Amino acid sequence: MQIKENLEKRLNGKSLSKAENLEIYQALQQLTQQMLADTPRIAGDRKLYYVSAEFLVGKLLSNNLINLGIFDEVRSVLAQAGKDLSEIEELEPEPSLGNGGLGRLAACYLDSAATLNLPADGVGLLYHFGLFRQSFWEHKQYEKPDAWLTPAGWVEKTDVSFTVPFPGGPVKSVMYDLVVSGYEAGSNRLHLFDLETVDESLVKDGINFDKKDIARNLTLFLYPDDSDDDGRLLRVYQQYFMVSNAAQLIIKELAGKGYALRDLHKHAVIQINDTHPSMIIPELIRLMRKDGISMDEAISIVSKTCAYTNHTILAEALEKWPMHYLRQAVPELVPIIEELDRRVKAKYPDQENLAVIDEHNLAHMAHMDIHYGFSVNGVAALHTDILKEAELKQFAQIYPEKFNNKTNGVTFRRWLMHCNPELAEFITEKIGSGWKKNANELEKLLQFQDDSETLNRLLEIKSQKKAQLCKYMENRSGIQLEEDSIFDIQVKRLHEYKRQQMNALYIIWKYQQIKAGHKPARKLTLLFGAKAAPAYIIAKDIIHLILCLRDFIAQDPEVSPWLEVVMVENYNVTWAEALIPACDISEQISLASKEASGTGNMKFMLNGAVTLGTEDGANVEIHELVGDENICIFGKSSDEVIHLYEDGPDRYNPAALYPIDPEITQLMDFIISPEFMRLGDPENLGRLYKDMTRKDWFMALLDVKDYIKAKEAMLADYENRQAWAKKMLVNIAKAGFFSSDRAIAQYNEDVWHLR
Ligand code: 26V
Repeated sequence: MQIKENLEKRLNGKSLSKAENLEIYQALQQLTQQMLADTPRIAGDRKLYYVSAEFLVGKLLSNNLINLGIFDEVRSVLAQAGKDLSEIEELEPEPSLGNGGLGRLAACYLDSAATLNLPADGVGLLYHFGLFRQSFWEHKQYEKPDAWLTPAGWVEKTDVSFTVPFPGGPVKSVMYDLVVSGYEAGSNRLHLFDLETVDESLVKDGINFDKKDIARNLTLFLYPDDSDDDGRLLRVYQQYFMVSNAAQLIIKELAGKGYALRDLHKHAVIQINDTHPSMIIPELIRLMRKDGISMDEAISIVSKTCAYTNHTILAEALEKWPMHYLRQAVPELVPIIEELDRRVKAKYPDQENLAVIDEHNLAHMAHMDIHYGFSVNGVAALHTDILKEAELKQFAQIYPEKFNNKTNGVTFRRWLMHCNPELAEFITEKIGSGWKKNANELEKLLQFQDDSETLNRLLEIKSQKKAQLCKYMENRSGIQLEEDSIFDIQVKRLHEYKRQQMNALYIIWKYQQIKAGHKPARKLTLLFGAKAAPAYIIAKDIIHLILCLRDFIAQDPEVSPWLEVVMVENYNVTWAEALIPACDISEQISLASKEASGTGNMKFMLNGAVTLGTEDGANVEIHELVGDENICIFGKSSDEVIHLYEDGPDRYNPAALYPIDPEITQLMDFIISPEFMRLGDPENLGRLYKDMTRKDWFMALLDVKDYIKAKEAMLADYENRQAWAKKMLVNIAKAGFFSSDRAIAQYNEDVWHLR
């Protein structure tokens, strides 16, 4: 049946032109769900289970339409009936199953694995209220539950259920499935486990709930507040619930295929996405022991099944659980973890920093993964080098064969074809459609780098995407952006190491410049999007600073025609899809050595933004690919930064820059100036000022002057429109390496060996 007829049948005969957008959305969703159910399930004798606390999948309608190959047809059928697919899509709630890069990466990887027809399912949790919904009030962040789950959505209940043993009594799970379609390929599944006895009414007063009521709270939120013991214990319960379900599912599927448990490693591979799922190692051993397999053999099998990806080198994000938590939450795993630790200590009696359980009785999840997994990877070349040479050096020495790099990637279906169909069509017009299956073909664009017609079209498309963002922004937030201004965008989780505060210092500098009569050639619009973890005080202070700057500048008639600050509320995948294609300058300004990879940087480049960045994470590889001409690099190198963290006379001390350096003093003093404090909250601004001038742990003051210089140089470059367009073109042409199809092919070749 034709799509139009099929939809109208689902509308009970109502014509598309007469139907409401919501009715059309529902009909389209059902049609798509039906077609997904009909796509062949990717099968194989060796399957990947990607276990992750986060899957930031984004809205699913367009993505599925693209992957089913009917996106263009649906869009034109709707257009003929006077309906706009993007308006219809507005009605779809975005699943709130992730926080940032790690979760979005997991979603891109599922998309690519299915596209490459690899048998690979995701396993995670179904959080009813996700991370949280962010709003701003009086220049501050507030959090509310994000009730994204609707009864008729993409998530389908299955009849699979497991019992998870907890000390307070067993709880039961229910498995929900999301179909993961590949691009013109078969489909895999994302299995999301829920707690049968979950109780949404537990949530009161914002995002607060009884953290002790495990049997009712486990799947309410992603990353519930862990600033107290109960919160941290809850994290352990939650992680165990996830991995016990995952382990039981894997074993059930193995048995379903008729294989013995001792052959697990031949038919399954488990990718542990950061340390949140690490307890799957002792859990699998526990289940094997129950099945009569010896400890030696269980350890050996599990060690051949599990592989670990590290996504961060920040010490505070490397999970270490006090043994007394584990005794309380997962007592049955404790003797196994102790045995794993004993074996390490027996084998390496004289070596430091290898223990699973350290002298403070902390269990190091990453250490367990490295000893008892067969692969350890970082997520960009620099990151893997730092792991091998510094953070995890002691492990790289004893297990050199386990360490490998897998530079991150992003799916071009969502991050180009869906969010920027205008650019995707233009690329196809120039070089054919081969790039959709083989992203390296984007390099063919290089032949047009001096062709002014091509360059002008790129500029036109950028203007079109900026105009679309303006419209979207006005509809959603009532903010009117100036289309002809330069769009400089920093969107990512809020964290000191990502240095949104350094961008804020640039804004102060620019404000002061304009006040001093130095008017720029063109208006600059700085856009931010970021959620701060609810208990992360300095992160919230930085949001406060940005929101106060926004209003302070808007209220100044001398400055506001030249400078504008915008911070979008509740930044999420949907916002990213609107912002990224409209970006001119991509802010990737983390302190060198701290951003494991970044993936936003890749999405921006693919959409023709030019990166302003430090030599950090995947920026290093972007720099290598596009060359000095087509990126703007500034700041201290990772080697210099690592050196500055070492104890000794060279150790970084912000007080040596402030109050001595007059330029820095002028920026910092602005934050606590009476006129600015009148707008903001002295407590927040005072605390941030103190922190930045006394601690500045992520060295914003160290790089800020170089940053300002680099940004100013970029703004000047922007005025040569043809030269800028050439930079855009080279960035797009060189983005092929950052396709998640490439990343997944490498994982499969080096680590998974799926068949
Ligand atoms: C850590 C924590 C610590 C406490 C509160 C909540 C929370 C949530 C998540 C994490 C782990 C964050 C790990 C993460 O997202 N890493 C990012 O992974 C991306 C994909 O590899 C990478 O591009 C980013 O550079 C890296 O920061």
